[in-house]
Amino acid sequence: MNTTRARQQVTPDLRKWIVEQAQAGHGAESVVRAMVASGWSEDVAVEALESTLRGHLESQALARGLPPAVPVPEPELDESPLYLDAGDRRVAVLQVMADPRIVVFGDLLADDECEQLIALARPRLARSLTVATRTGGEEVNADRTSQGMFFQRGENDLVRRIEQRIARLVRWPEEHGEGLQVLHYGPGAEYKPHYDYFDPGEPGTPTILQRGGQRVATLVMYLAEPEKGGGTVFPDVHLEVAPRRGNAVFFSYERPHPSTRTLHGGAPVLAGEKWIATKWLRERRFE
Ligand code: PD2
Ligand code: ZN
Repeated sequence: MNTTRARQQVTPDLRKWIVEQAQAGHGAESVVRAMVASGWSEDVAVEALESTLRGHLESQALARGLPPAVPVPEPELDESPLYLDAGDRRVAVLQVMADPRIVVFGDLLADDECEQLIALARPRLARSLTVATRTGGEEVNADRTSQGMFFQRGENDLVRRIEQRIARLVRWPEEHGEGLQVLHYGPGAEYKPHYDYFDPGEPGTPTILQRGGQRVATLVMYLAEPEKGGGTVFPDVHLEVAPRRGNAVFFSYERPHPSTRTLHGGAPVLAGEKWIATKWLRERRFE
C-alpha cells in the first residue's frame, strides 16, 4: 500500500487497493486494521473505506442502468441506542435491519394519540385510492381493500405534534412529508405487496414528481391492533412486522428500484380490525 502518512491523503491508488481488498473478500475490519498498521489514523481509514466502497457500488449501479441514489431519512443509530430522543417522546428501537434499511420502533405513539387519530379519521374514511402512475391522478385499486383518508400536513395540534416527532426521529424536514394517511382494514382486508416509490417508467410519474420529488422513506404507525393477521410483510427478506399499537415500522429506499428490496404489503387481517397511519417522506419540500 502506498500511503502519504504525513498528510493522510486518500489517493486513487489507495481507493483502488480498498476495492481490491473488498473484492478479494476481506471484511471491513481487517482492511481498517491493515491501514492502521501501516500508519493511517482509524477515523481516516474508516471514512476512506466507507466513501470508497459507496462510490464503487454507486458507479456499478449506474453502469447497470439503475437510477442514481439520493440521500434518505435516517435515524441516529450509530451507537446502537435502545431509545431515541424524538423531542417530546422517548422512542424505543426494537429491531434494525441494514439492507434493506428497516427499523421497528416501539412506543412512538401513546395509546390516547392512537385513539384520537382514529376518532378524527373515522368520519372521513373512503375506499382507499392509490396514485395512478399512468395518469398522475388517483384510482381505486383492487390490491388495496382498506378504507382511508388524508390529514393535511399540520392540520391540527395532534397531527402537528406527531409530524414534529417523526421529523426529529428520522432527521428529515417536516415540510418534506406528505400529509398523514390513516387506513382502516376490516377482516379480510389487505394491501398486496408493492413499492412506495413512483415507478420512473410510468408516464404519469413526472407529474407526480413535480410535487416534492420521489418518495424516499415510509413510516407505518400502528394505531389499533387486529387479533390475528395484518402484519406488514417484506417478502424479499422474509420479514413480518407485528402490527402492535403505538409501534411503527420505518423503511427507506435511496433509488426507485426493486434492488432496494423494499417490496412490502399489509397481510390480510384474519380477525379484528387494523388501523394504521402512514407518513411518506419525499426528497424535497412537498406542497
Ligand atoms: O398496512 C400496512 O401494513 C401497509 C403495508 C404496505 C401499509 C402500506 N404499505 C402503506 O401505507 O404504504
Ligand atoms: Zn406501502
